[in-house]
Amino acid sequence: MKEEQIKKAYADAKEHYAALGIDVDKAIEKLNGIPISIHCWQADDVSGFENPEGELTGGIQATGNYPGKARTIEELRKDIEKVLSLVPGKHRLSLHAIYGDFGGEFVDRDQIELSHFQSWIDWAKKLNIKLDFNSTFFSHPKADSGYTLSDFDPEIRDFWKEHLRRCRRIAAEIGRQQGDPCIHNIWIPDGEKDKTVSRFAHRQLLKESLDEVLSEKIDTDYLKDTVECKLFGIGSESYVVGSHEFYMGYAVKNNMMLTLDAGHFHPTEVISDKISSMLLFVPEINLHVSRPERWDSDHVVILNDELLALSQEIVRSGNMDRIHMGLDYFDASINRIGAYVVGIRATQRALLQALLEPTDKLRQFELENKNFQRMAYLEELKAMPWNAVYNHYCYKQGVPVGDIYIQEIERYEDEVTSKRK
Ligand code: RNT
Ligand code: ZN
Repeated sequence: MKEEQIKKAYADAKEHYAALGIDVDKAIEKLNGIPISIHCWQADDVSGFENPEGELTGGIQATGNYPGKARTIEELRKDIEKVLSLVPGKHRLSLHAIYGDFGGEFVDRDQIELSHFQSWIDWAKKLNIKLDFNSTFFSHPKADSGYTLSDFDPEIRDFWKEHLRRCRRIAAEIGRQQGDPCIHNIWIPDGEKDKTVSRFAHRQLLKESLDEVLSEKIDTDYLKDTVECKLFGIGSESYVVGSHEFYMGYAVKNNMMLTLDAGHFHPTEVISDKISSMLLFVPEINLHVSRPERWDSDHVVILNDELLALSQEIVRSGNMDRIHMGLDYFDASINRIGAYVVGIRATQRALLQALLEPTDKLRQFELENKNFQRMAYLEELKAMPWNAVYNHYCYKQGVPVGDIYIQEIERYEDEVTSKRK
């Protein structure tokens, strides 16, 4: 797009929105202040650097074998830097514990320490981005029974408790060094394929394990723990210990953050409608923005109805500072840099549409029982020139406007990722 075109479309859009009482510049300022926590694991199909050749277990799957995945920490960082150069805004990077800088040594989960993540902290500082963290309870022989923190075997539980303990301390130190709390996401794969009898017993063990490790109090200026629920996984179709009720109860009881992953509910159930409930009972919400296609398939996030509804609920809640946006998908069947950029841009474009909504006007219709007017305005808003505002934002931030990023990714593929054999 030509500079003149971008500016003209923007000026027109500005006028359109002003007629509705919306200040587009304010909306952009708000959008620019929303960091998206970019998941490190799309770059390499959730392989990590502990045992990159190992199998991905825990009931999640990255299907496809598109060439060019990141094989080393250097390649992964390079890919993330490329991604960051193609999207506007200041974002975060969400690391999994298996992405430590282990220098080619095998370091088991109950042995990881800060030193394995110091190079990430330094790298992030150079890029002026913040880090989030995830303990890794899958892709490990000690998770082969299907259980970790809720295993009947106390030795298995101890192993994973030690992992969790260390992850919390590492994340806290990341938070301290970056001067901003590190969000530490706790997701465990525990569950079973078939009709499980001892549901209560495993859940009781999970509660005990979490209680024990989380009883170590760490300053929330450094660390914010969050727990992620799930409905089922591959091989845990019948029973998942950390279900929605389990973690909703746990988070409410302990006044802590809850993670809602878009793919972790029944196929037609959506997380957008959970925001306004959970905000009343937990201090903060972490989102795993993902796209389920008939199951928790972790497809690349695109601009669809649910992403828009989610963004609207976030903005309308008036509590954006209590909601953290993280991405969680892993598609190994397409260009992985492209997967990142499409997902980040889609999330921002959904947020922008929500930020450009004349919400007060719509609420007024509700008060006056003018539901036709509400519906009609919501329809009209869909066709408003919000994308001209997004394009101008990209232009101002010096990142590719419109489809130009596609060529950039093709070039990076020619020059870099296609050479990874
Ligand atoms: C799994 C959860 C979890 C993982 C990542 C890799 O179903 O969504 O968040 O995707 O931790
Ligand atoms: Zn998730």
